[in-house]
This record gives sequence, structure tokens and C-alpha cells, in this order.
Amino acid sequence: MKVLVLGGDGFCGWPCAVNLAEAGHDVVIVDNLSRRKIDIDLGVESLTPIATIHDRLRAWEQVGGRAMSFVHLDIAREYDRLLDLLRSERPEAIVHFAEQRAAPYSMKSSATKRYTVDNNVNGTHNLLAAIVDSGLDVHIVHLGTMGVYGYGSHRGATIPEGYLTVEVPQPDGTCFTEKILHPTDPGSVYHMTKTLDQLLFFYYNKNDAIRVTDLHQGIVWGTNTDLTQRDPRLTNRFDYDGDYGTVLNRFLMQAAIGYPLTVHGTGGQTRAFIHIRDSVRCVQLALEHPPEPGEKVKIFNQMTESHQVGELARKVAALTDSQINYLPNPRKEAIENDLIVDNRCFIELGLKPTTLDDGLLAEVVDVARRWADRCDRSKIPCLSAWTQRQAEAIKAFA
Ligand code: NAD
Ligand code: USQ
Repeated sequence: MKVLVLGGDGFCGWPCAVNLAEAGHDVVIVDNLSRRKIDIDLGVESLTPIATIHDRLRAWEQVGGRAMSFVHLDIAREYDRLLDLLRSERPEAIVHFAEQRAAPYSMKSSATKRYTVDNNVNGTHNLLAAIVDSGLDVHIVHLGTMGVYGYGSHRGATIPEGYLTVEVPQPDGTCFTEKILHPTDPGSVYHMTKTLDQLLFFYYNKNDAIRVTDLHQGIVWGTNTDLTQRDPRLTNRFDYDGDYGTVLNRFLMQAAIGYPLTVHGTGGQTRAFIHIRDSVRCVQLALEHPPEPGEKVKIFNQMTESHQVGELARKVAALTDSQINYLPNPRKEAIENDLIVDNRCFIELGLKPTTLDDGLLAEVVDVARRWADRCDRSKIPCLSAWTQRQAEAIKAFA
């Protein structure tokens, strides 16, 4: 099938694009390369050296991969070009990764808050409006986040896959039951844009019957897949800095270079996780099992396991003989939370979850050790504070 991969140069998008090409799909990568530009602005680089998108595509063909093409396009700002692309390529499906995805980056300043909202909300809306304008029947597979449900207490309740069944009281004392979108509780401006995406999908699905699968993904860890390991030029990015690095990959990389593991607060925060290899498989499964025409938005919880941040730090520290540093939390978030997640949709489609095991953790540590000399230690601390209060606590600690 012809598939556009929006954001196909990014951490999740690149291994997904090569996986779809390997599975026999005709892949067109669409990206404005803004992620590479943000690295330059922040003065950081992926820990792993990453080739340009053109070199990646050349290398992919040289190792025998099915050819993919690349279109440099900003989906949030170049509506007419996006519409022309849909009309010329006539894709059957679009995988949408093309958003600013870092919560700390989104909270750095009013400029990054505004950029994140403009980029993410406009990008998703442009895509939906362009599909309507094109008259095509396209299945959108969107990468959303587990963070739309929020990380307050769910009081032991299992988080369902997108929809909550509620009882609505009537004036005559009876009740009717209804399935509604699960209430949202975003923890950052970035997470808030994902809750707005949800509403855009709900509306366009209702009004224009656009078929959408929204993947509420947990924190992705790991670096490479079997395919991105085929050639050094296919290597995936590895973010470790205080804005874009995510918790488990940061801990593994910190362990590799002998930097005390940076736990925010007590480490009681519980989050959902998924390995990059499973993330790639899930996207393919979602793509190959589209909603029926007229079906409401499908929502899958794309995660395989939940862990407390402090528990992860202790596991990594024990495996690598590292120290743990408990730091003032730069985020305004619950000190502790429960997280029980229903992820049956993917399991029923055949996903065999890759769970945290020592071998896979050690694999990431090995990658980080190999590139340790590319690490800029001054970029490790998380300095983006959610409010002035957190900023003052960080300053007082320093
Ligand atoms: P990333 O920043 O590495 O990749 C995003 C890609 O989209 C980049 O290549 C960027 O240049 C491109 N992009 C951004 N805005 C664009 C625009 N307006 N037009 C065209 N291209 C644009 O991020 P990632 O980690 O690969 O995440 C991909 C998606 O998955 C995001 O939507 C993110 O919210 C979601 N997600 C990621 C994680 C994670 O742990 N990395 C977890 C859950 C969900
Ligand atoms: N944390 C630490 N130490 C660190 C970094 C983070 O204790 O060095 C803590 C944070 O305070 C937070 C938790 O770890 O409580 C997770 O932080 P993170 O940066 O790993 O993840 P998050 O900001 O939630 O964002 C990442 C991706 C985002 C995706 C989200 C999925 O960047 O794109 O949407 O994970 S989820 O967490 O399920 O919402």
C-alpha cells in the first residue's frame, strides 16, 4: 500500500519507515527536518551519529531495501503543498509522527509553548482538512501519547483504550450508559496538544467519516531495530539531553558514562513504556488493521509495561554499579501515581511484548558506551522548569 510517513526522519518515524518498506509498502517520507534544526538551536546532537536523510535513503537502497522517497515539507505551514502531495501520491494511509514531542522543550519558554501548539495543532488540523479537500479515503495512524489520560491517581482503575463507559443520570431517576472519550489531564503544553489532536480526530471522524487510529504511546526506549542496524548510515537517533532525552534511555546512557542517574523527586512517578522494536511493530499492525468505513476513531494503548521511575533507576544502578542522584523535580507532577493500563487491542492483533530485560538494557548501555565521547555532560541536566516555583527549587539546589 502507498503510505506517507509524516515525521519519518525522527526517532520513532525512521525505524517505522524502513520497517514498512521492508514489509512491501510504498513509503514516502515527509519531514521538515525541524528536529535536526532544534538540535542545532539547543547546541546538542544525537548521541549516535545520524546520517542525513538523503544518505539514509541511499544506504537503505544499497543494503537492498525497497526504495523510499523524501519530501521536505512543513505540514503545519505549507497547506497547499500538503494538499498537492495528497493529490499526486494518492496514499491509502498516512502515519503521522510529525509533531514537537518533548514535554520539557514545550515548557522552556512562551516561545516554545507557542511553537509546540502552532506546530502540533496546525499540523494535525492541516492534515485532516487536506484529506477532506482531496476527496481521498485515507486511513490516518496517529502517534498520540499515554499522557493524555494524565498521571494523577486513577484510584486503582484500569485505563481503558480511549473510551470510558459512563452512566448519565436522567431527571426521572433512571440512567443511560454512554461511551465517551476518556477525560484528559495533560501534564505539559506538549501533552495538551495531544489532547487537542484527539478532539480534532473525533470531530473529523464524525463530520467527514475520516478513518483514524490514534495510538496512545508510552515512553519509547532502545535505539535500533534489526533493520536500522544493517548499515551505520541507517542508525537511529539517541536523545540524551535534558529536553529531548527520555527517562530510561537517559538512565542507561548516564550509567554508561558514569554520571549519577538523575531521578526527579522521589522517583515515585509511574509511566508506561514500550521498546522501539515493539513501537514499530504496533504501527504496522495498526496500519494493516484499519477501521471500517464509518467506524469511530480507534484508540489503542501502545505500551507494554508500567514502571516507577525510581524502580527503573535502582534496576539500572544494580545492573551497572551506578550511583543515583535524587534531584528537585523541574516538573509540576504528582510525586507518586498508579498506572494500570488496558493494552488488549495490540495483544489481540498478535503483538508479543518485548519487556524490560537485562540483555536489552545492556544493549542500550553498549550503544551509549560506544559513543560516550560524543556526550556533552553539560547538556544532561533537565533545566526546563514547569513554573517559577520549580525553577527556584532547581536554582537553590545548584
Ligand atoms: P522526533 O522529534 O524524533 O520526530 C518527529 C519528526 O517530525 C522529526 O523528524 C521532525 O523533524 C518532524 N516534524 C515535526 N514537526 C513537523 C512539521 N510541522 N512538518 C513536518 N515534519 C515535522 O519525535 P519521535 O520521538 O520520533 O516522536 C514521534 C511521534 O511519536 C510524536 O508525535 C510523539 O509525540 C509520539 N511519541 C513519542 C514517544 C517517545 O518516547 N519518543 C512516546 C510517545 C509518543
Ligand atoms: N524523569 C526523571 N529523570 C530524568 C528524566 C525524566 O525522573 O532524567 C521523570 C520525569 O519527571 C517524568 C518521567 O520521568 O516523571 C517521564 O519523563 P520522560 O521525559 O521520559 O517522558 P515524557 O516527558 O512523559 O515524554 C515522553 C516523550 C513524549 C511521549 C511521552 C509518553 O518525550 O513524546 O508522549 O513520553 S508518556 O510519558 O506516556 O506520556
